[in-house]
Amino acid sequence: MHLQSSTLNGRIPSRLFALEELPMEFPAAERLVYLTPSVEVSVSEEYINFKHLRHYSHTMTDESVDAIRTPPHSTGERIIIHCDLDAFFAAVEVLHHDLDPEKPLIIGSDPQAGRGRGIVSTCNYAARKFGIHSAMPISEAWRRCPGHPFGPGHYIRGSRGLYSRASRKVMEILLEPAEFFEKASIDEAYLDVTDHVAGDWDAAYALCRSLQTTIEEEVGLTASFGIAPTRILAKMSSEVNKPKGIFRILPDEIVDFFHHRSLRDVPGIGPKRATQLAEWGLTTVDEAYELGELALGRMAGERFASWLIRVVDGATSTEVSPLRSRKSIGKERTFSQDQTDHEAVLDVLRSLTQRVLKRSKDMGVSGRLAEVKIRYTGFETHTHGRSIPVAMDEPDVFLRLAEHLFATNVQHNRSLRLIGFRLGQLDMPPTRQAVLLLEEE
Ligand code: DCP
Ligand code: MG
Repeated sequence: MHLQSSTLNGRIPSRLFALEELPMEFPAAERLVYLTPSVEVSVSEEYINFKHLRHYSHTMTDESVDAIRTPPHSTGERIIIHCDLDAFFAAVEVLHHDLDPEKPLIIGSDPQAGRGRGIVSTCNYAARKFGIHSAMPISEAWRRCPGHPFGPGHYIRGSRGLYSRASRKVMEILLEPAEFFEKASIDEAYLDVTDHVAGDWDAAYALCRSLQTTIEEEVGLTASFGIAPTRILAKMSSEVNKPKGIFRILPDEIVDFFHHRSLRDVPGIGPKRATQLAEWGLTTVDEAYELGELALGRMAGERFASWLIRVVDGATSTEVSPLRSRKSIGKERTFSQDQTDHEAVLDVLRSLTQRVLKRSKDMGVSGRLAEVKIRYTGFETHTHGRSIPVAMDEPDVFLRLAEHLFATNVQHNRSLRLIGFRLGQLDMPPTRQAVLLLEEE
């Protein structure tokens, strides 16, 4: 193992470890620097402080340290864009099978002529006119709009591969102007474009128009955009003029935006909470806001009150980072027959761990938490985890952790149904965020 102290930037570690001698447990206050040819990670009080800012650089050059010292989101107003594709799965199917977009199309499980037990994934806007929506029982959708030969409904089971490919094409277009980019689901993304448009809200609007056109021309799908000073406001905006809409909330328009707006429209307020609020006579956001934090808190709880007030004040998160949407990378295997040979299971665990670490390396992500999942015959499931003090992407480190976790926790004489490995507490340098895109669904 090649250790080089010239990369320490003047920080003198109290100990140096090579990979082979990396201890299982680190003393809490240990200062150390750990170097491999490809990864240089320094752990010091200073570094751990940086980590709390969720910024991290593989090579801590002076430049990157400076970048870390000035977190991009700490000062000034941001311009956040939320993009959400319209009737995504349905639109892809229309494109792929060259269907008539005016005919109702429902994507979901097999309706079995109304006897199917699954649910609707999504449907096109023609089908929405029948009152059909995502997550509705497929039997109910059939009742509202039966399929051939009983009615005009066209039912498709859907193919994930098709959606992933379309999604990737769209994300590549969206990524381009974003300083910070986050794919939030298969059909939505957040972009922080503040610097790209030099803080100009009109330029942000024009940018959305141009992205919308590019997506339509190059992929054949329509998208809706929201532009606002926070994530949640951007997400709400993208809903306003759907489909193929753009809506913008300027910082001084937030209060107006919430005037008469239903509490149910705020992401994070579910049907249960909304019903509860309605029982107190609160149906719109402005009604709740006007109560003030104290009075609202007495009714609905302090945490909720403080959050809702911050939403309207435009004081909630502006952070756009792929790590918000992806919390871990994991792989698991269910055995076709329950396994009694624990050595054989350990081999599978090693291979899963290696695949997870290869994946994390491809994505430019490192992790701090190793977790092994063990499911015994009969479905009893345990997860055993351990964190290391600094995010890494070294397979050897995690192989050792995985083996250790398995060996010390597996219950002997029991047969196993599933084994899995998960890399958690992910971290990545901001400059590598784009790489996440290349990762498939
Ligand atoms: N999806 C799903 N099951 C759900 C919700 C959604 O399988 N309960 C899938 C199908 C959708 C895709 O995710 O096409 C995106 O979800 P959206 O909520 O964005 O819904 P759509 O894109 O279909 O419609 P909209 O135009 O309202 O965004
Ligand atoms: Mg959508």
